[in-house]
Amino acid sequence: MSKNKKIAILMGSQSDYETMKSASDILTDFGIEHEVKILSAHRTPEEVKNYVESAPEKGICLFIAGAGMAAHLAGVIASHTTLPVFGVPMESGALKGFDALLSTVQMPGGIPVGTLGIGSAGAKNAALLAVSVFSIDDQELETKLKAYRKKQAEKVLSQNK
Ligand code: RP5
Repeated sequence: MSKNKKIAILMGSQSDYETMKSASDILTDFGIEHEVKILSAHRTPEEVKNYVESAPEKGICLFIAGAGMAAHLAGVIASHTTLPVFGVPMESGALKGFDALLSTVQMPGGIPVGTLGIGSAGAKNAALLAVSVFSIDDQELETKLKAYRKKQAEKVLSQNK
């Protein structure tokens, strides 16, 4: 079922790319089609709106947004769509992501953003959560996700040898 479903990964700046690549790598591993875009809530507000509004035509049905500092990208995306939005606070700026975490997580009631952890663990988990959502009606994907968890557990256990 997820075969026709796509995900959009957006980030506020080129400087977020290395971190957000973790999300893209996970989606690639699970065979989920996705687009990666650099667009900023503050520097390119019109383009964010246009991109989000036209995304469903391309089969996009979930957004992952990474931004640092004031980090309004995920919230702005959520204001233009009813599709699910996962926000990843970037570990950038003087406050190293604590600012972005608060900005991303503190949405006013009515416009939800599912907020993940700061930095690459958050980016990775945003993608894994998206895989989990898509696996609700995709057994093949669910099997892959279970295999991923099993491999992960085996890796931890092997460290005891
Ligand atoms: C945010 O400000 C971006 O998401 C980035 O994390 C941070 C710094 O951006 P640059 O000044 O590196 O472009 O908008």
